[in-house]
Amino acid sequence: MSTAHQRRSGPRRVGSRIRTAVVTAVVGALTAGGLVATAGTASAQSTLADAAEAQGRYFGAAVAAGRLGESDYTATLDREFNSVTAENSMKWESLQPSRGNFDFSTADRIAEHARSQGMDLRGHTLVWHSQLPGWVENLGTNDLRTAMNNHITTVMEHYQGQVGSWDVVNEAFQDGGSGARRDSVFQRRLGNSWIEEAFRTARSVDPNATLCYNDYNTDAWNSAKTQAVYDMVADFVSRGVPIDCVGFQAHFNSGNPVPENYHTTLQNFADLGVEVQITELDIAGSGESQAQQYGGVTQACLAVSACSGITVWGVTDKYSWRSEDTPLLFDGDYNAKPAYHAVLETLGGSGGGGGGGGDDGDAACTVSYEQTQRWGDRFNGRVTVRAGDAAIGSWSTTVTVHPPQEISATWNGDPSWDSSGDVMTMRSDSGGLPAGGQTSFGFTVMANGNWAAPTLGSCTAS
Ligand code: G2I
Repeated sequence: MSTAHQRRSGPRRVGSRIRTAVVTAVVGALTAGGLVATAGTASAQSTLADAAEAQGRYFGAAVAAGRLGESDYTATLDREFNSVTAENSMKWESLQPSRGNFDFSTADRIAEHARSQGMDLRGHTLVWHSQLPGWVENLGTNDLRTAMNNHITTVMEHYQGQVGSWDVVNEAFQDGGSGARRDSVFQRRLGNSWIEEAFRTARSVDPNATLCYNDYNTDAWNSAKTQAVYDMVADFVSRGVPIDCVGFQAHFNSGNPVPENYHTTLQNFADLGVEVQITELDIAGSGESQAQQYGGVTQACLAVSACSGITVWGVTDKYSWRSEDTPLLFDGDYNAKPAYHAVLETLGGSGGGGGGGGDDGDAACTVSYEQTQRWGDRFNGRVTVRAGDAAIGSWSTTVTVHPPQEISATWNGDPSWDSSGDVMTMRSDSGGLPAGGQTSFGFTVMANGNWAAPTLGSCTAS
């Protein structure tokens, strides 16, 4: 582990365990197509937070203060995550909308929620060209320098002892092949030295905070932007500019998929002696392909000892900044998606997903899978559905097969398929179950050469 990494001694609940993290070999044994659901294993962790913590990592979510009053939102957040980032409320325009007038009220609601739940708090973000109030754009050089340092100082002092990691500077490099600095008001007025000045100020205010540079499209090792950020961090480290961490936003979609060499990128930065964090993860898509990419990102973090944790950029698809891409781990009804299970299982957990949202009250059920028969070209699977301590009126769960597998027959349930054809949702076709009762449904999978067991979603009861 790096020198910088060991030197940090912040107050973080999870962070203190990161430094003794041991990456278990079992992670390397998981192949993208071979994630197997083993619901209800007694010893495994069944939430993202617990499973990540067992790996010496945190697992966080971006949070919008306005959603904290929604019970399903808060229940999912509190159950699954042990770190919180304010999605918008700690940005400059929110905290200092006019010069010298700080308003911490909204951000404090998020901080207070995190504190009440014993969660880490990530600070996002001190200096960024976007969501910057208009008054900053109009300042001259000296005034801007004073305003930047004053903003960093006032905000960090306010959250001293609460925020473990700060995104001190966000998105200071251009997109595309130039590798140049972004043309921001900070760059124009203060020149190249503004980034290191921000870090030096931050260190002087809170010597215990982990100070991060945070950016997007820095995932592929060979891209010009990745190289430019790497060169800056290498330069900072060699000159003793106080930087502790690099944040990889990790916003992925079909045009910007998880690169093959993602792990190499994280490792190369870690080798500079900084912590790496995946700070804003979301991946457009659905079903098995989204799940595989989420599993791959999780695996990459686990394979790099200085990768201290992962934050997903929201709790539920319905409130994502790009909800049409359904990029998160929970759908709009707070049901755990295949991507959730891929992350949980890659972290060494199983089961999980809670009981879904909606008006389920105490209704709950669990599912487990077994293969019952196998032939030269196909196998039969059986899923057993069990009710919890209360009777349930109906149940549903998902079965995700791994391409080129195909489900050719089903029995004892009411199936429907997603557009990819890989995710089958099976619903009860003959009513519910008494408390503690069980039933099962079955299906035939044409293997087409792939004998991996299907991945089970969580069981939803009503
Ligand atoms: O764009 C995605 C993220 C890229 N990295 C930095 C992050 O800070 C950024 O987050 C997004 C938020 O998720 C959005 O919620 O930043 C956007 C602004 O650049 C946020 O969008 C803003 C809308 O633009 C505003 O109109 C809206 O009032 O969200 C505000 C609050 O809902």
